[in-house]
This record gives sequence, C-alpha cells and structure tokens, in this order.
Amino acid sequence: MGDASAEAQYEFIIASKPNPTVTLITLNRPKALNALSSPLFHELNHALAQAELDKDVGAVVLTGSEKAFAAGADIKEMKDIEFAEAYGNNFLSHWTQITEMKKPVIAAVSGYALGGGCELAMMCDIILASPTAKFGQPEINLGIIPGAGGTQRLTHALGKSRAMEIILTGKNISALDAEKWGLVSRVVAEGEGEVVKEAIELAKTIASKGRLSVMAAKESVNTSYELGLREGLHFERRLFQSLFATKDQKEGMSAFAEKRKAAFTNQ
Ligand code: CO8
Repeated sequence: MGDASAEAQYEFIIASKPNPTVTLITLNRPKALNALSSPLFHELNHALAQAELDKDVGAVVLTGSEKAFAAGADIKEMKDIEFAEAYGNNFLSHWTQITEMKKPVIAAVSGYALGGGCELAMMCDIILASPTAKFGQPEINLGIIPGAGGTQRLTHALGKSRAMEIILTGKNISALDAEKWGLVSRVVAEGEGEVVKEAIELAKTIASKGRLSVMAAKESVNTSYELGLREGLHFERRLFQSLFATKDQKEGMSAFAEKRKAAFTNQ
C-alpha cells in the first residue's frame, strides 16, 4: 500500500511504503527521463533521511520509470555553470548523501541509467536490473568526465580495461553484460514493474534480519573499498566481536539452538 501522505510532499520523487519495513523512492521526472537536478536531490536526500529515521524501516528501494532509472545529471541545468560557481559552491557535493545511509539501499533499474544515473545506482548497495536496463557513462560526449564516482566505482566493479572502454567511448552496457561483469547482482525476469517487485522482496528479506548486524555487515563490506586486506580483516574482526554485545546475537544463536525462528529486537 502506498503512503499517501509521504507521496504528497514531493515534486520530483514519490516516497511510499509498500511494506511497513520498506521505503520505496521513485524518481519522478518522466518528461526529462528522470534527469537529476539539484531540487530532485534535495527531495531525495530528505526522503532518505526520513527512511533512516523510521524505526520500522529496515531497507530502502530506489527506482525510476520503465524507460529510465535516470538519464544523467540535468544537462540543461548544468550547461551554463562556470568554473568559479562549480568549484566555489562545490557543485555535486550534496548529491552523494545516499552513500552515508546506514540502512541498505537497493537500486531497481529499468531502462537508462546513464551518467549520474549510473553513478547513483552504483552508490546503492545492491543493483537489480530489468532486461531493459542500459548502463553507461556518456559524459565524454559532453566534453566532461563522470563527476560522482563513475571513474572510481565502475573501475572497481568492471576492472580497468572495461571501465576505460566504457568511459572513453561513452558506449552503453547491456543488462546481460552488467550481470556478467558483476556491476549488478542479477537481471530479473521481463515484465513491467518486475524489477521493483523483486527489489521490494529483497528489501523485506533484509529488513527481517537484525538491524544492527545488517548495518555492521554493510559497513564492513564497504570498508573493503577503503582499506587494504590486513586492516579490512582487522576492522571486520572488531565489528564481529562487538556484535556479541547485542541482544540480537543472543537471540539469533538461542533460536538456532532451540530450533525456532529468531525474533530480533534490533538491540
Ligand atoms: N538532462 C536533461 N534532459 C534530459 C536528459 C539529461 N541528462 N536526458 C534526457 N533528457 C530530456 C531530453 O532533453 C528530452 O526532453 P525534451 O522532450 O524537452 O526534448 C526528454 O528528456 C526525452 O529525451 P529524448 O528525446 O532524448 O529521448 P530518447 O529516447 O530519444 O533518448 C537518451 C534517450 C539516449 C537517454 C537521451 O535522452 C540522452 O542521450 N540523454 C542524455 C544522456 C547523458 O548524456 N547523460 C549524462 C549527463 S552528464 C552527467 O550525468 C554528469 C554526472 C554528474 C554527477 C551526477 C551525480 C549523481
């Protein structure tokens, strides 16, 4: 069921709760193929902050339309920006708030995920793709380079040679190649709304786990991007040990021993 009060307050996105434990955020600028603008990010950041605060919510799904997850940053909004303004106001700096989320965010991608759209999907924790999904970093065709992680996250996902080819030519990656190359975790079945349905199911599954261990797992996986193996393993071990201070660890292990389903309380 959609949450009508949440839907009413935004112009460029729709926020709803298809399940009490899941927030669904839908980018909603259909005429501009969900081109990402500053006002849109303002709303997105607000909806994400609400989801982070909502005690019932355990995971977030971010999606677009059937035709476009997002066709990039809004070129018309950007085209006249001068260096002094871009640099002086740290242009795009508030577009990455999604990476600060403690709760997992799943991108459900149909159609175009280009430029900033591809980068936004890559800022999420898991990407599910519909067979129509097309990923790419076409910035080179506009005389710029990716500005919100494309040269970094795509290279981590695909390796140097493939990332170079994609970024230097601006050509798109099909859903099947994205799956084969590890950019997305899987391509779902064909059909309108299928990828969102799958993403909501996945979000519900994650939300049914203990919140503290989900957050710790997300933090630990993300740390593997930042640290070398030795420091990463050390960080993981310390987080692992700290979870023995939680009630959820006692409950999870007792439930296993007593052959019953764990009732996590997120404490
Ligand atoms: N910005 C502004 N408007 C756009 C954008 C965009 N990125 N993409 C599409 N639109 C608009 C079109 O101008 C058009 O508007 P109108 O009807 O008023 O002419 C409408 O959406 C429909 O688009 P098309 O008619 O072009 O639709 P097609 O189906 O023919 O083509 C494409 C679809 C191939 C996706 C095509 O629209 C396209 O190439 N779009 C631009 C893709 C692109 O270059 N993206 C990269 C932008 S630069 C960028 O993202 C920098 C990243 C910065 C960091 C972001 C942080 C998250």
